[in-house]
Amino acid sequence: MKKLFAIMLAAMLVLSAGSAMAITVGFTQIGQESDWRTANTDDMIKAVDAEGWTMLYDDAQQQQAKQVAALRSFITQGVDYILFTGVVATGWDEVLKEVNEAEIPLLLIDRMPDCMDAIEYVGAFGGDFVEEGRRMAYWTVNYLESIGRGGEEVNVVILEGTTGSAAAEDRTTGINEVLANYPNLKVADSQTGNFTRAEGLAVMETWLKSLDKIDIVLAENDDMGLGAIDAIKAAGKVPGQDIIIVGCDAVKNAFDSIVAGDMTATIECTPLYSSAVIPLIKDLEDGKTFGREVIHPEEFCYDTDGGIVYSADGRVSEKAVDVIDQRVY
Ligand code: GYE
Repeated sequence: MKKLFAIMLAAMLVLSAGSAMAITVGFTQIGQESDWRTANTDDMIKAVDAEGWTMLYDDAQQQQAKQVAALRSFITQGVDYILFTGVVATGWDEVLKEVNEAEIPLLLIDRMPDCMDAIEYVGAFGGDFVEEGRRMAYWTVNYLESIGRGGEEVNVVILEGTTGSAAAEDRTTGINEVLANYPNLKVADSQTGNFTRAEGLAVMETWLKSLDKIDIVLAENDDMGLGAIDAIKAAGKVPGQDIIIVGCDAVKNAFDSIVAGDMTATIECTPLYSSAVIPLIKDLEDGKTFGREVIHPEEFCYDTDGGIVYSADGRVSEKAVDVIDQRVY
């Protein structure tokens, strides 16, 4: 009897381990445009792997059509969960309804689709991009004040992310919303650099030739800010002194640049969602259900000297050099 019980127990353990092993997650990723994106991909793949689950990963190379095809192939293959972030905000209604009809739990991360109120999903984790844009502008206004340039007429250029993406559109909205209250900060131009270092460099190069005066670059991600810094140096100007560069994401390369005195600040947007996604999948496996709110992680701002207020509710920046060693991506 004891032996039989032991055999049954062992069989149950194998079965339960077996069912955990059997989870397959389909992840349609946007591409590989930035350090943020690489960190986001690595984090998710490693975490799914660490659980012993299977990840079906698809890199859409910035093409919506590729993402749609990946989603349909996940449905055909009958994956257990789908992780979704959209390269652009619009045009997902049909395919995400197909996911719903196939009854595959949908987890939204990063860039939310504009049809999210009309579809079913089991969780949503992403940055508050409008607030990140506001913070870029608030930080800039308060930094200028701190260096005695508060009332000065300054020219700002905005390096926007991918046109039509939630991250770019919302950050631009946030930046402009705050700058509207400070007429001395004039937006001289606003162009897309598609979230890449190469395009950030190219756009900045053109501006340095075409605009008379540039005081501040607001780059909607760090990669474009770093590209702008390359262009500024190539033009014989000193980043951080002649031109202030504010990035967004807070990737390791931005910390290095701040510590080197090139970039002046970066507003954080975390790429690490696995610590929210994995427990959610486990809870769903245990039969729990979830609400529909978007969960925004807590995010900070890092700069040269710290002490600059970067939000309407009085949050204060930290010194990049103090935290650089903790940054893994
Ligand atoms: O800021 C940028 C990336 O969607 C939040 O996409 C993400 C953005 C991130 O390429 O670096």
